[in-house]
This record gives sequence, C-alpha cells and structure tokens, in this order.
Amino acid sequence: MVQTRIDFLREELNKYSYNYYVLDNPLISDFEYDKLYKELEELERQNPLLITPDSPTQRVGGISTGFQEVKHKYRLYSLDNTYSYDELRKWYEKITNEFGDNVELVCELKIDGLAIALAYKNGSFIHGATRGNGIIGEEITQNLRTIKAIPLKLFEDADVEVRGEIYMPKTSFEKLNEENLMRGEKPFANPRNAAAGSLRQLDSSITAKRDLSMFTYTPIIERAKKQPKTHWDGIQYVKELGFKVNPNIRLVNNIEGAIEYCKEWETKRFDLDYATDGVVIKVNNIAYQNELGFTSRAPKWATAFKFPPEEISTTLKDIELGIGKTGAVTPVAVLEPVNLAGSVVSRASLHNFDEIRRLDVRIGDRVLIKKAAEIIPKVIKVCDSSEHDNLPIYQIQGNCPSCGEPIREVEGEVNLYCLNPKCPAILRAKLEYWVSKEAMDIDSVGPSVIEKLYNLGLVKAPIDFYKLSVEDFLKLDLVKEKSANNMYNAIQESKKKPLSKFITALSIRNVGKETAELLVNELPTLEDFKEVNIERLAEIDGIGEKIARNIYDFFHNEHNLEMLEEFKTLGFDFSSTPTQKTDELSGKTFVLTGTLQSMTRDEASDIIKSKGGKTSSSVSKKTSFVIAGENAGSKLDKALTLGVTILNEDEFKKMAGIE
Ligand code: 0OW
Repeated sequence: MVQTRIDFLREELNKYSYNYYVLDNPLISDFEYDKLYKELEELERQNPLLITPDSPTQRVGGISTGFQEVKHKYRLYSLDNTYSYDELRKWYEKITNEFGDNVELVCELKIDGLAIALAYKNGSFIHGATRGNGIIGEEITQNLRTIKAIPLKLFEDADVEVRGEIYMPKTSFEKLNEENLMRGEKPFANPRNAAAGSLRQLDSSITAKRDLSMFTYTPIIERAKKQPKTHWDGIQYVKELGFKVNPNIRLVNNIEGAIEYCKEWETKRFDLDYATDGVVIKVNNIAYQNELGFTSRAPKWATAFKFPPEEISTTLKDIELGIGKTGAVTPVAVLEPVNLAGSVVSRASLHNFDEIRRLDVRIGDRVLIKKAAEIIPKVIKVCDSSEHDNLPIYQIQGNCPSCGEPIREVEGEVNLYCLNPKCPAILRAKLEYWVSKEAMDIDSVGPSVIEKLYNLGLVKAPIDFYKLSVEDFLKLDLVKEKSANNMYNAIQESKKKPLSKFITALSIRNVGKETAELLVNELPTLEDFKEVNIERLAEIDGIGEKIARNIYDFFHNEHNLEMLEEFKTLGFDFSSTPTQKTDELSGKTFVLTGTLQSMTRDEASDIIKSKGGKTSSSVSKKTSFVIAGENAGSKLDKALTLGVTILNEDEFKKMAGIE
C-alpha cells in the first residue's frame, strides 16, 4: 500500500539523514540515499495529498518577502565573559559558597556562529527564529528547515524548545568565499558572518546550498517521557530525540576540571572544522541553576571563558615588498604557515622599514605574531634565540619587485616609493582601489575580475573600465550573461557618482575619502581643481603644504590632464556643479527600504545629505520618513507599527525638490 511504503521511506531517510548530518556517521552511500529519496519524491508526486511538512522532501521551500518579528517564548540570555583562570575560580567560588564544594559543571566549546531558537510540538518542527535581542527575534522557519542537522521530526512525540548555534564549517566557508571571489562578489569576513548572511536569505533555496549546520546547547523540555534534573542529562536526552550536540561536551566535577578542559582546547580547537571563540561552563544541577538565577542579561550559573587573543611564534621565511596604489613600498613578512585564531596565517604586516629597523627582524628569525580583530596579523617582536646574531641584518632591496625600477625615498614620507607610473603593481593596486567602497564603490567588480581583465589586457588603467563592453566581460571564465550585464551597468552607473568619489579614486598620494570631501566642498567642479593655485589649496582647513603640492602637481601633469579629458568624452559630467547644499530636508532623518526605480539607494542618500537631511539604517521613533521602494522589507513593517510617515519614490522626489 502506498502510505505504508511512503512511511517506510520517510523513516529510513530520516534515520540515514540523522546518522549522516547529526552523528557524522554515514550508514549508506549518497547514491543509495538518493535512490530512496527519488522513490519518495515520485510517490509524493503521484499522491500529493499524502505529503506532510515533516517529509524529508519538504526541506526546501519558496521565497519569503521579509522576516516577521517574533517574541521568544523563553528569553535567550547572553553570557558574561571571563578572560583568565583566576576569574573562573572566583566565579566558581560564589557558587560553592552557596552549594558546597564539588559542584558539577558542564564544559561546552563556545561555537562562533548565530544563536537560534527552535520550537517543536508533538515531535514536529513548528517554527524557528534568530536570537535577535534575546526577547524579539526574526522568524526564519523556512530557511532553518533546509538545514539537515535540524530534525523535522523527532524520534519521540514531545513538546520541546531548543536553542543552539547555527554555524558554517570552515571548509564550506573557504569554498563559498572562493566562489564569491570568482563571481566578483565580496568575500565574507569570517564563518559567523557567512552563516548569518546565509540564514537571512529571502530565497531558502540559497540557504539550502550553504552547507549550514547546528549544535544544540539548551534543551527546554515542556512535555516528554523524561524530565531531566541536570543539564548533562537534558543534553543526552535531546540527542536521543534527534538533535545534534557537540561531541566535545564534557561533565567535570569542579572548576579545576573545567580549567583543564579550557587548556586542552585552547590549541586543539584549531583542528576543528568549525570556529570557536571560547568555552561555555555551566552548573550542571538544574535546581542550583534556578537558585542562582540571572543578572539583567545573563545567567549567574554559566560563564564564557574567552581564549586569549592569539599570539604564536613562527619562522620569518622572507620579506616581500608590497607596492600600493601610490607606489608606497610596504614590507610584508612571509611566514612559515601557522594556525592563528582559527585561520592559517602565512603573511603578516611589517608596516614600514622603520619598523623593521626597530624590531631588527632578520630573515630566518623566530618571530611572534598576533591577530587582533579580523585585521591581518602583525609581527610583534623577534623571539630570543642564539641564531639571531648570526643572521644577516635585513638590507632594503634597491629595486621594485614588480618593475625593477629603483625604489626611492620621498621627502616628508616615512615610506619608500616606486616612482614608475607604468609599474604593473601600481596599476593593479589603482584598479582595485578604483572599484573599492571608499572610491567609486563598484561592488560587482571584485579583485578576481580585475585580475582576469588585466591579464587579458582589457584594462591597464581605471579609465579602461569605461571602455569595456558586455562582450568583454563574457570573455572571462565563469562569467555569465547576468553578471556580465551587472558589471557593465555598475561601471556605467558609476559615472554619476559625486565628484568627491572620483577625486578619491584618482589615488593621489595622501588624498583619501576624507581629504577628497574636504576639497570638493571648496572646489565643487573639476575645472576648479585645474585652476586652483597651491596657496589657495594649502589654506583649505585640513590640507597642508605637502598635500597641496601633490594635488597641484597631479592637476598640472600633461598625462593626467589628457586622461581627465578622456573621462569627459566617456560620459563623466564634471561640469554640473553637484546639487548645492540646500536645506529642504534639514533636520529630517530618512530610512530607505526596497528598490527605487529612478536612482540607487546610495544616490538617494547623497541627495538627502546634500539637502541637509540625514539617513539612518534602522527605523525608530526618531525617524522622520521611511522611503519605501519596491519589495520594501521589515523596515516598512516597523514604520507602520511605529506610525512613521511613509513616502513613495515620487513623494520623496517632490519633497526634495527634484523631478
Ligand atoms: N555559542 C555557544 C553557546 C553554548 C546559553 C544558555 C544560557 C545562556 C547561554 O556555543 N554552548 N551555550 C550557551 O548557553 N550559549 C551559547 O551561545 C550563546 C548564544 C548567545 C550568547 C552566547 O553566545
């Protein structure tokens, strides 16, 4: 009978999926699994009335228009942090003062992902939400259903609410970034951001492809066969129900046992295929937990021991010279690869040659490197060793590694420079800077696309971007029609960017975003830049003699003037004095949501600012107006809830005095 066969297939597939994704213990080959899966799909296609939401075929759903806000049934607390073993002992002492010695503790690796809450009724997954602020989260059930480590049907008819951490394995994170770079998209900074970005997709089929997983760490048993008395038993029970629990969880008798666990995992964790940033230590006895209670934000019966920011020593194999967009030569340490804060590090910054002399680093030295937040690691010091004195003192190579020209000192600059305007390394750095957010902000053209365009000889200087056709982009491998059009349009669109972004993008030495904005305030058109003299430039607040000289020289260089003329013929319209600062919108705060038809959100934001208004990324009582374009999201809902005035695109343009 069909129903019997369907029930059998579902049970088999759920069992295999549980073993594969929850226990990391595959029982059958992918081929055999797919055979059963296809049979079930076919039977459900023939008998659609027999389809149930917890069937393994119902994991990938449709596209949602936005995420509803939802109030959590139980608050998701945060965790207080401890940074040393003594702090841990002090925390534990407060507990033993109350409950006597040897209070059992549970140690869990602190997964560095995204906290979520899942609700189950009668053993079926009902809904799930992000943690949000711990009280209100975003309902993302559809996306969570695509994650195979999240059971759609428990092995028992129970009502439970569980909390856990969604994460992206490091290997999947690296693969995803690889693909993003190939598509010319920005890479994610770390696995946590990648997981968050993947979960917040409106199209759940994208989430399904992102290889997300989950570790459960808080079981709330509402109705089930058992009612555990300790956290450890609760965890073992939810494991039996079908949830994935981190295999390295450990029950210890006291804080010394917990400290041993922390010491062990401070280094071992780098071999794991998921990011961690500490150890969560919890009182095991639930009755004790209830006695201890909570502070305003976190439980008193748990604490997070944070691993110290990573420092590690390795060998300095070489010093390479990086050439920047202005020709500045920056020394880079090439290291024996080491695991540092969860990623393999083989290069670190040496800043400049003064730093090399100060540290007296020599090739072959053992050096200590440190990684602060997400920025690239830096060399802290040379480790003491007898070899150091036998190593030759580092000599600055006289020539640019890219073009061979001699590198020179430039008066008033701490860096050395390659001054060859045709140096390939300088050209490449200029191209990458041109599309960067700070400059012309052409985010669909990334470093890997530039590399290919450069190697094909399609671009040598930024101006060449504007001579590319869609066909040129199609010459790049992996680039399809859609992204070729995206990149072409993004480049053409960028001609309308404000003059300050164009001046920034020119890579004039010491003229970055802030300086460019200062200059354009005083010199609103390109002609003004050509006509201004050095004295006038130097008078501008924030522009010194040196920068005035750089700017003046740039706009009096024959090659540059020809290039600027060519930009004009390519459609850059510098003549139109950008919208003067007026005050139609002064004192008003706007939030933009959805897609506007006649301009990008950035352009709308520039218009608002040029008319004395302000923009904000979130809706609050202080918001004056929400401008709602197509497919407006949760910000529109918020505006409705808070009673903030909503403008459509035409109403905004009328208010701003632009038609
Ligand atoms: N990230 C984790 C983790 C964990 C909760 C229970 C009460 C307060 C914290 O691996 N293993 N256990 C807990 O226990 N929380 C964790 O992460 C939380 C999510 C939000 C703040 C912490 O990161």
